[in-house]
Amino acid sequence: MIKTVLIRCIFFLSIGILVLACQENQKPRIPMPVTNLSDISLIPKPTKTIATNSAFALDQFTAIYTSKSATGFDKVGKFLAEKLKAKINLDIPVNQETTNTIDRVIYINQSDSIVLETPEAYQLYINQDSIILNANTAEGAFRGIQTLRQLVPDVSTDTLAEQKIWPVPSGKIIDSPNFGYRGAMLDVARHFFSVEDVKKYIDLLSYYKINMLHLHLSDDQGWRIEIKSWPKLTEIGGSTEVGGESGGFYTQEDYKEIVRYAQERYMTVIPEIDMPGHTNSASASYPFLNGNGKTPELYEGMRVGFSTFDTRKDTVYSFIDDVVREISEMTPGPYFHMGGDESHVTKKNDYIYFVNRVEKIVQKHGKRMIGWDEIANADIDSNAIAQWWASEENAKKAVEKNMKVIVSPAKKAYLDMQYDTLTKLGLHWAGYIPVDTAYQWTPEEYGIPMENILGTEAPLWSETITNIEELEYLAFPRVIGYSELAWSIPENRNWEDYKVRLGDQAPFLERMNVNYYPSKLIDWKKSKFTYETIEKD
Ligand code: TNX
Repeated sequence: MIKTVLIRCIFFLSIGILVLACQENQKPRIPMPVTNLSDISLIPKPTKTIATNSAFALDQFTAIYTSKSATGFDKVGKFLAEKLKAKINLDIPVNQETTNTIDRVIYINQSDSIVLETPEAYQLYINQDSIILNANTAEGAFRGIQTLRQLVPDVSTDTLAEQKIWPVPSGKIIDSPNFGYRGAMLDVARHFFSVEDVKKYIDLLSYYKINMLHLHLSDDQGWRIEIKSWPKLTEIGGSTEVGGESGGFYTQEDYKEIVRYAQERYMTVIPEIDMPGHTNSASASYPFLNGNGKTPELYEGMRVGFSTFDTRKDTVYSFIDDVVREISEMTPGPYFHMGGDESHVTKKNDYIYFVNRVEKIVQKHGKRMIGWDEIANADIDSNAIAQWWASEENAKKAVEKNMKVIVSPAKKAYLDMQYDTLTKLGLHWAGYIPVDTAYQWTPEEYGIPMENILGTEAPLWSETITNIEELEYLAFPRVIGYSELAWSIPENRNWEDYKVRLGDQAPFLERMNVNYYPSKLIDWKKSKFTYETIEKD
């Protein structure tokens, strides 16, 4: 048998000293069945994939190393090891210096290459003996390891070797996002979702490279975030939800934990306090806020547009200042969402005056304001961002003001729209959104000039969903398609190709115990579900 001499070099940059550890090894390469890298079902689809038709043999003799001086890279390496352990039950050492038993390396390398100019860009070079992941930032490395997680097969392959081997097809992937803002919104106000539920959603979203989590923290039916200077907001306003269930809220510690968990996954949390409408729960807690002299009842219905703050009272703005300050202090991300939608009982002039004043408060606390598309009617700064959900006229106004726009058209991007007439959960005021309709549109050509588009977002309103299984049923699989619309360039998006790749997500979704909607448009890979048991009444 011809023996190949393998020479492996691992570079460690440690305390400014370059240590070169080279290892000679007499072992033969293990012949392996080869899969073409381009045939692996990656979502979102990378910018460029070049297959070289061999494979990296991931096995117990593989180790992960990361650039030592680069901030956050070690953590990214450990995250990868943890996820591979969960997927294939293999213990892969990270940055361990004893290399005797190591035949192959995954090296997560900090690189200043100009092709990695955006912070989330990465390159993967997969060879027979090494996988090199190049990124300029830990954020880019984190996006890259999501791709690598998808490349590792679920089951090992039979080879001549004694140990189990998971072949990773060789080649090169060059990738960076189409939009820097790739969001999902969760309404925790109409129904409350626990910290654990939100963490699970974060985990699933980050696997598909979504990087913004917008939390809709207040509405007529509930106030969900502890504000220390106004404790009744959660004591009273947090006690209800749609349908009269018990409500709930995040303590400030809970919120910080969500933010920390998201940050570990390079995801930014965007808090929303919806105002001046959608404020019944706040006014039920502190009746001076509505200015009509009445204490409103707590509200458990679904109708919208009946509540408003008193926009001409200074004490209302002192209240808002406290709320924005306390939340901003706990929010490292640059954005604060002030809602601003469906204020049907606020006079137009009052609405404009209100949005202008709130914008100043948001800016004072160091954040950039986002609001639903109605805010484009106010005389706001071009630095404010409009989230386009319904009105083309408002979207146009935002563009005229040279504002950035988050593209979230309800007809295409609302996760709470029903799949079809048979879906029990969800609403259909903007139409039915089957899995193909959700994917087959082009945010870049939907009416907003490309230079004004900040990115896209898929909101999940929770009037009809009460628990994580129901949340998952509406979000999955559609949110996976939204991740591709946001990350991948238009040339790489194609329904026929996507639907095959989506079908291949079934083993992952099942392993993560996700109650996804088993759309008949998709040929789900080796699925164990039965159609009739999934949707709850
Ligand atoms: C409209 S979208 C709303 C929400 C509802 C949603 C239900 C938006 C800015 N406002 O208050 O929950 O429809 O689909």
